[in-house]
Amino acid sequence: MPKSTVYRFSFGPWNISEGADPFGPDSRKAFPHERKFELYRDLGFEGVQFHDDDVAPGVEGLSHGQIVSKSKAVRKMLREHGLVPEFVAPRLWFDPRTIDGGYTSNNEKDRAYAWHRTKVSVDIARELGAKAIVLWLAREGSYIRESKSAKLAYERLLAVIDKTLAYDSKIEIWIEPKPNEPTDMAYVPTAGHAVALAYASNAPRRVKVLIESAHALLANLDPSDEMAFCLAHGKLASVHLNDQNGLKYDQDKNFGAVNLRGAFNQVLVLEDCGYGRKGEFVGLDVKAMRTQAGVPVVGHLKASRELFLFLLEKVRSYDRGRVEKLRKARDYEALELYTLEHLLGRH
Ligand code: XUL
Ligand code: MN
Repeated sequence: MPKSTVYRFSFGPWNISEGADPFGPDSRKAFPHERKFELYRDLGFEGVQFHDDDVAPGVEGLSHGQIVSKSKAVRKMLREHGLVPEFVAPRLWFDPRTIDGGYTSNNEKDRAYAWHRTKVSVDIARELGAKAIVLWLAREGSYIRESKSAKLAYERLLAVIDKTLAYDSKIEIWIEPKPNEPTDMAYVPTAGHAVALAYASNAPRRVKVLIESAHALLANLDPSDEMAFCLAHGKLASVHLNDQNGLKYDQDKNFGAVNLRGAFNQVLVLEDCGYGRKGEFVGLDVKAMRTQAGVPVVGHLKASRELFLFLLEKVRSYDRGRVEKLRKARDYEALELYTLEHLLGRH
């Protein structure tokens, strides 16, 4: 019997936030960015996810040399805290030049800017010792269908993936699909789109996927199936576990907070497919409620990690003999009842 997976958890500094939403300003005092890293280990987290400007604030105005030295300092700080950098994501949605997307903008200067930011992210990842950049394609989409050629947009996305693979011979690109928000309709809305881009690229083995539960739910898909699809292709590089109440704005609720059974199925697929055995992290992209007082707020991270571990116990004590028998008999009514009773602690 192989030894069981010891899961490693990660999150990004943006997950300790001040409570602002599109309708109101911060509701909590800011907790200094640099001090967030002191909290990770005590919370049970080891991996840190970064945006490029989390590592090098004001990255816009910095020279290459300044970016490298800032990255080196962060690498040292991580080592001192016993932390591992998981990935670096170019923040391609804040700057005016990304107002209509970067890679897929109709404007050549915007596209050049997005490519510059991508190279900077690869440089930072290299200096930090992170093996991947994450492309959450925030504004690569449209507000009206007529504004862009979708075919050209997909060609441009593939071209930039190939350029990135050529820019650094080791870097991996992990695509984080999302179907909408902030755009009305986003390109690369699902795992299937991301995996297709991976296979079409010049180095398919270095292009993988990060599945976020809420993003899959926004596409009206089952997150555990999206994960399974990537796993079947050897392409699940990371996950952003969280939850989502219906087809609304991206809520980033605590893992399992809306649909416990859905969360159970995500842990089940990860555990059964050996996710985490090659060092992959269980990322938690969860947002503290605006109403939560105190600085820093971390209860949501703690709760989501604990829920994962609790569901892992449920997965490991799920009676597979019984499941197999019920599958064979095609008695899915009984299988459903067993699963629900197991989750409720009756077995
Ligand atoms: C946006 C989202 C981001 C990415 C990283 O919906 O999930 O936090 O995970 O840029
Ligand atoms: Mn995410």
